[in-house]
Amino acid sequence: MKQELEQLKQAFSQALEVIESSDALEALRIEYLGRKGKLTDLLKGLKDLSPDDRKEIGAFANEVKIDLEAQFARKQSELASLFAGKIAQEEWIDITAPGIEPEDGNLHLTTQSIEEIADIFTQLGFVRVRHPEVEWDWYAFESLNMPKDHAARDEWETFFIADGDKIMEGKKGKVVLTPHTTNGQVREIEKGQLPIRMMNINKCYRRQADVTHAPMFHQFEGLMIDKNVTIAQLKGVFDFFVKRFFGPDREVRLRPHHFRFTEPSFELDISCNLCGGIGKVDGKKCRMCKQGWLELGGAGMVHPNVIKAGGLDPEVYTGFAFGWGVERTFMMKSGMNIADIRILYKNDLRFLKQF
Ligand code: FA5
Repeated sequence: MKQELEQLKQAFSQALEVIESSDALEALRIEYLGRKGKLTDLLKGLKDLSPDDRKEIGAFANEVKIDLEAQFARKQSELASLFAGKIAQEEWIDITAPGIEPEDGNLHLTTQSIEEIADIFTQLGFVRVRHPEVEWDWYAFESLNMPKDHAARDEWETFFIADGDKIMEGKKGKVVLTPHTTNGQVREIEKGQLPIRMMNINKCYRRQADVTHAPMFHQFEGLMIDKNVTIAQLKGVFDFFVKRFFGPDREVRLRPHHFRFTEPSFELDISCNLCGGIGKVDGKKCRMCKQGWLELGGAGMVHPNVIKAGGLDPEVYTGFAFGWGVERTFMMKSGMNIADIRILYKNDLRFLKQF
């Protein structure tokens, strides 16, 4: 039996030498040292020996067991350090190597322009505000001298919110997505803080979509109300803005127009940058403006009914207001060359990254 134990030890050592993975090592351990393994099997014969032999062989069997376990442990740590070495070889990282830089984002062209516009008007004392986009009919139309069913409302091609009046508190007619920032005028007058120099910049919505119209766009609305406000001040503010935003060589003009909420009303034009305001390039009609001027937006002296709707006396207070599209305004900057307004909101990074 002693001999058998020696043979078992030898066979274990030989098998151990060719083992290369921890799975195979574990299988070998179970084969020899497991509960039903070869060593246990062999020791079953102890009971048939004489007491003296049993004592001697038993002690020897114990030595063999300790030896096998020691060999197993050595191999185990040998395999572990081999494995660690392999990982170090294959998966090393150079922590001093430069990383992969995440791409820089940038503000959307519209956001950049809003900041620039707000900055220019701030220099004149206008205060930036944001009146609601989801609005009562009263502020978007009725308080602006456009009674229910008035034909002038058609131009605003408005989105109405079904049952909006059941959700919003206040009950001032139907609920709309505001089609212009003029909705902020009566809201601002109602605050009762005079004089008013408001710059309301916000999203507007109309059921329109073509190269010059987007269903969602932005407007900026100036409102100045005080005693003795005149058209001359409106023209001065307009001129200040245009020279700073478009350049010192651009001229401005007021052209008679009609809005229900201003009286008198104007369209504000700026001289074309392509032909310099002459309307001709190389003797031919300017392809950009055709007559020397480009239209920027609407303006006028605030209608007495609007001042009254906000709770002020139009005999005491007067004011001017203007409302222009943010997108159309920056599209008129020289060198912009944006052929379709809708590309601004298509989230095409190839386009947006240019600005
Ligand atoms: C108005 O919205 C008036 N509330 C402006 C105003 C304010 C007049 C205060 C007098 C006093 P209008 O509908 O013309 O006016 O729009 C003004 C500007 O908004 C346009 O000149 C244009 O620049 C821009 N705009 C209008 N609709 C769209 C659209 N669908 N997409 C892009 N820009 C638009």
